[in-house]
Amino acid sequence: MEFKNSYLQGVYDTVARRNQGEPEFLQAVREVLESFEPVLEKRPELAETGIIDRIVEPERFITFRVSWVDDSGKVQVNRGYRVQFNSAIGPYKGGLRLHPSVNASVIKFLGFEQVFKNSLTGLPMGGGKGGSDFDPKGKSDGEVMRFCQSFMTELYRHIGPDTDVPAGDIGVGAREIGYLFGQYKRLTNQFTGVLTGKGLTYGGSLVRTEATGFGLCYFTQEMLSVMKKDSFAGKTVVISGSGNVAIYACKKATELGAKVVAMSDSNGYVYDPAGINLDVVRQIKEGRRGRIKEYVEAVPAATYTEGCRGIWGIKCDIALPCATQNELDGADADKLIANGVMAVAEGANMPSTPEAIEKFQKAGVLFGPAKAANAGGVATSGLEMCQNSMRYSWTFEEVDQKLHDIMVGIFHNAYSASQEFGAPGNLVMGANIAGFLKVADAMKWQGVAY
Ligand code: NDP
Ligand code: 2IT
Repeated sequence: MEFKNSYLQGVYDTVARRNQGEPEFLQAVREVLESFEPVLEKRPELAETGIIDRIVEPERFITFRVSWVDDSGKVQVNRGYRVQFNSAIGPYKGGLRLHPSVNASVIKFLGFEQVFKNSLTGLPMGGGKGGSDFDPKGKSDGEVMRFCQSFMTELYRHIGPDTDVPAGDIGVGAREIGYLFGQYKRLTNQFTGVLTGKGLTYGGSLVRTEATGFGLCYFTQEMLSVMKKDSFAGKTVVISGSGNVAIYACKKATELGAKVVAMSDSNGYVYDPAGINLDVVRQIKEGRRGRIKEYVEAVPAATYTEGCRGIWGIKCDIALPCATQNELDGADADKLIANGVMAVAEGANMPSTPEAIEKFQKAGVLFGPAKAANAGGVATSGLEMCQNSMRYSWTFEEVDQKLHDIMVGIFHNAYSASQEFGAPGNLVMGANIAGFLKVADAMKWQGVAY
C-alpha cells in the first residue's frame, strides 16, 4: 500500500532500502508511519525537523559472538544482539529474547515498538531490545547459566542503570535474569538496578512477574467499559501461549469473572470447556518447563489438538494473543469474527498481522494494540527501577495499584489521541500517535546530533 503523504513514503522507502530482508521490522515501521498521516496534516514541522527520519533509525545496533561450552564439552556459538533504539526520554529499556527465531529483523521490530510503548507508560524510559538465537528448550540449568554468563560478558559494556536496562521476554524469566545479574555484578563490582525482573531477594519488584498479563486485563477491562459499557464478567476468553504473559492474563481475566477456555504453546492447544485450571498449567510450565499437552493428563475432560493456530477457531467473546509475532492472521481473524468475538487485545508483541487488524477494525471488534495493551510489563519494570533508585520497595498492593492506574491512563491517552486525530476508537492509531508525540517533543528540544 502506498502512503498518501509523499514524505512518509520517502521515509518508508529509505527504511526498506536500508533494512532489506527484515520483514518484521518493516511491518512495524509501516504500521506506525501509516498512523502519522493525520499528524503531519496538523503538525508539518515534524517532517521539517527530520524527527520521523531519525526515529526509524536505531541510535545504535550491536551484534556479538556468544560462545559457551555445552554439557558434553562441545563449544557452541550463538549470536547476541542489543538495539539501542531511542534515548530521547530516558535510558534505553526493553527485554531480552532467547529463541531460535531471533535475528536482526525481530530485534529491531521489538526495539522500535518499545520506543512508543515506553513513552505511553508515562515513565522516563527510552526504547531498546536484545536477545540471541540461543534455544533454551532442552538445555540444562548449567548450560543456560554458561550461556547467560557469556552473553553478559559482552553486553555489560553497553548497559548500565542510567544507560540501558534490559529485562525478560520470550525465553528469559527469573532464572536467566538471575544469571545475567550475577555476571554483571562480578564484572563491574556494582550492585545496581541494571536489569529488571530481578528476584525479590536482590532488588526485584513485587508484581513484575504478573505485570504484563495483569496489565493486559486492566487495559482490556477499561476498553470494554468505556467503548462497550461492558466488562470481563461472564465472558468466554481464549488466550494463546502459556508463558509468563499468558499465565497471568489467565489469572486476572478469571479473577475479573471471565472463563478462559483455551491456552497453547508452539506445539498445540488445550480446550477446557469448564475453564482452564491455572494451577495445572503453572505446574507444567513454571514447575517443570513441560508442554501444554500434559494438561489433559491432569484434566481428562479437556482436549488437546496439535498445531497452535487452531486455537482461533474456538468460539469466544475476548481473544488475547499472548505468544509471538504474526500468530494471528487474516484467516484467523475471519474465524474469530464469524464466532462473534467482541474484543481482541494483544499481550504478545505484534501478534496480529496487518490483514487481521484491518478485519477486526472493519468488523467493529474492539482492538487493543500491543504497544498499549502489553505495556504493563515494562511499566512495572519502570517501577522496579524507581524502587532500586530509592533503595526501597513498595508492597504488592501499592505496585498493583500503580500498574492499574498506568494501564487505565494508557487506554485514555490512546483513545483521546484517536479522537483528536480523526479516527475515534482506532487505538492502533491513537497509541502510535500518543506514544510518538512525547518522544518527538523530547527529540525536538534536544536538537539534531551532529
Ligand atoms: P515466555 O517465554 O514465557 O512464553 C512464550 C509463549 O509463547 C510460550 O507458550 C511459547 O511456546 C509461545 N511461543 C513462543 N514463540 C512461539 C512461536 N514462534 N510460535 C508459537 N508459540 C510461540 O514469553 P512471554 O510470555 O514473556 O512472552 C510472550 C509474548 O509477550 C512475546 O511476544 C513477548 O514479546 C511479549 N511480551 C512479554 C513481556 C514480558 O514482560 N515478559 C512484556 C510485553 C510483551 P513454546 O514454549 O512452545 O515455545
Ligand atoms: O516487550 C516488552 O515490553 C518486554 N518484554 C518487557 C520489557 C521490560 O523492560 O520490562
